[in-house]
Amino acid sequence: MPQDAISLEPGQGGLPSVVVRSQLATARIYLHGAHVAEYRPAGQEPVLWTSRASHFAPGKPIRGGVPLIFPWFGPRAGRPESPAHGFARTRPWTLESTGVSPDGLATVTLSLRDDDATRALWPHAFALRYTVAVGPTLALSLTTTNLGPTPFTFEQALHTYFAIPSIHDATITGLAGVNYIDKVDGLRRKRQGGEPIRITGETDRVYLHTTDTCTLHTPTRTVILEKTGSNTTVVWNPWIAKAKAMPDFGDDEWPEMICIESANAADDAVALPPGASHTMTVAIRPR
Ligand code: TA6
Repeated sequence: MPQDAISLEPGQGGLPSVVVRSQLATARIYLHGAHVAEYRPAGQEPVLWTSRASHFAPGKPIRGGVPLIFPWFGPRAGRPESPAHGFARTRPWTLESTGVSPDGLATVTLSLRDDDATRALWPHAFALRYTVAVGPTLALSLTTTNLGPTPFTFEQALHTYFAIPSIHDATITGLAGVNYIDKVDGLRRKRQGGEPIRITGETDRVYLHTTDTCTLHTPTRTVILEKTGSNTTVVWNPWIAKAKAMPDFGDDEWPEMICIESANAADDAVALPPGASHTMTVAIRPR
């Protein structure tokens, strides 16, 4: 595949983006938040969902694709003024490199370092390095390094929004028997039964201590999520009322998406000693 299969192009809102167009797949990654917004394997429908109402502007998260969550998940405990899901998804990332392997796999590597703005929110020196490999599988790898003199604890997620024909005939397997925090039932801790997960209302579950591979089943496609370095999986659909309450989410869009997020959150937050690194990966394999 020629190198020009990877190009820098303005995307929505004029935001700079890296576009991959190969015989294997197409993808678009915004430097804003290192946000993978589009991924479509050759001959298939788009794998990722993005809201038609999404912002594409500095300082605002993109609604859909794969938001990169760091260094806290959800609202920040005790700090309601802090941005939900941390600051990494709204910072401008640096494009480190792009490359194409002989078998046509395109890779894009981006990085983020602490600066005055991040340290004002979270007083730690860190480096994030994020590699996106685009082919028949979308392979994401996020490495966090503690550059400071003291340990820090962080949460993270690759908060993936999947495009589906309908929430009413989608199921998720791979989480049977796993304990979860139910965020739509007073944060009660529950245990997932053995049957495939069906979404029949607002669903917001943080599955803990699970390294398992998950599979999204729809009538038109199966998507396998195989992860490493991640002990949490989050499943989310806003349903009707929550969709209406989000200005960057169309009122009628909730049936066409489901989030299955590879993460380290809540009890699974990661403690990182000075100088140490931690890597989380997820391979998203549509079949
Ligand atoms: O991962 C699920 C969740 O934590 C939900 O609680 C919901 O808030 C969702 O993330 C989206 O969060 P955002 O800040 O992107 O609107």
